[in-house]
Amino acid sequence: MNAIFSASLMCVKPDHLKDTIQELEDAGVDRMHLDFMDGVFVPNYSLGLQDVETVCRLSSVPCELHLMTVNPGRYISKFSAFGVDVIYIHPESDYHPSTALSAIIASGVKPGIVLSPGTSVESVKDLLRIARYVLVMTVNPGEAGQAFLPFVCDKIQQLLKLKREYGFEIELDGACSQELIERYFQSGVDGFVLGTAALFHNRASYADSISKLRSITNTIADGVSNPTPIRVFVTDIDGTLTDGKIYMGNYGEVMKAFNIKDGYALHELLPEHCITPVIVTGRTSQISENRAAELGVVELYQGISDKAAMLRDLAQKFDCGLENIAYIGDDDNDIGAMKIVGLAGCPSDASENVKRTCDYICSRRGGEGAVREFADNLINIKINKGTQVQWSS
Ligand code: S6P
Ligand code: MG
Repeated sequence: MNAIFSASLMCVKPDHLKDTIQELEDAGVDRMHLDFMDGVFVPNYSLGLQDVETVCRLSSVPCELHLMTVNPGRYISKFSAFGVDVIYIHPESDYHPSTALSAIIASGVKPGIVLSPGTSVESVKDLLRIARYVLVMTVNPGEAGQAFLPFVCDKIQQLLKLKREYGFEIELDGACSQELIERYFQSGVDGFVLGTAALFHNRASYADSISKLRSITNTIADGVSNPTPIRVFVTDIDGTLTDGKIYMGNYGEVMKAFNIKDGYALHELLPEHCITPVIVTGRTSQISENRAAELGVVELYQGISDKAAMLRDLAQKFDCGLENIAYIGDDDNDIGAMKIVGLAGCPSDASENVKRTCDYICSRRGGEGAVREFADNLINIKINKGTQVQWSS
């Protein structure tokens, strides 16, 4: 299955619309994505009725219309007459979304629903039976050029589980960068709206941008590079997030040092890439609780002697396979866990047994950025099960 790339015409300057449409088609886009706003449902305007008509007339690839208006049902006869191929509505924008979808179907157009970041899968579940396409907004509707909202990741996962049973296709809209496309095409998302993040950024021609994306997604489709997606990232604390030293004062005061760069991985990078950070440690201390709270890591498990058993529980909790879990640890009590996960890493000063077991040996020591290095390389899909490399930075 090839990825579907839709060019967001909201990001195009109207000056040379005809030439731009031709250029986008020559570059190999599959569809034109047309955003229509009424200034009420979202506080913005984009393409007008006549623009939509013009694009439909000029374009030889299918046109999908994303209606961001109140009561979208009243526009359907107009737009279907222009020849749009797909009409997406936001279910919450119409009193009777199923009537609007039925009208779309009756007019010979394919029906789609849009889930804004704040719209849950449960609230539209019955509509999934009649929608051919589900557009998941990874930014709030109304503007191009916004940042990806990591909390929509859960919703994408929920929809991926339902898509075969219900028979819809999933398209992502908003902040679809090359990296996001790679990750989500691999997970089973069908299409992507290309806006400023992947196409209209002026760094490369349309042809070069599309051909790069095409080669990435074709490689994934051919199964040439298809590493199992990691969904949960588990790290040990002592010797991994720290250098392993425990400073003890005369009056029972205990101190440990953490690395800001590791913290950034747990707090920002992993959640941004829809990977849940988890801390599992054999010891128990208030320090660990404080550090986890500071980083917003809610999954903290202390006093765990059997880490492999803990990982099995986590796989159940997150409804994923052990192959979807990455683990980083430094000592022999981590080996059981390392052996069963999809990807295991260790700091450069880990025990020799650990180094022999894991897939990836960091160039950095525990407490000196090893966790960040493992997360960075995992996110950029530079390491895989069995890579057995030491990354040279
Ligand atoms: C936004 C609209 C989108 C944008 C597109 C922009 O409400 O629905 O289709 O045009 O997502 O993409 P980017 O890459 O600038 O976020
Ligand atoms: Mg859109």
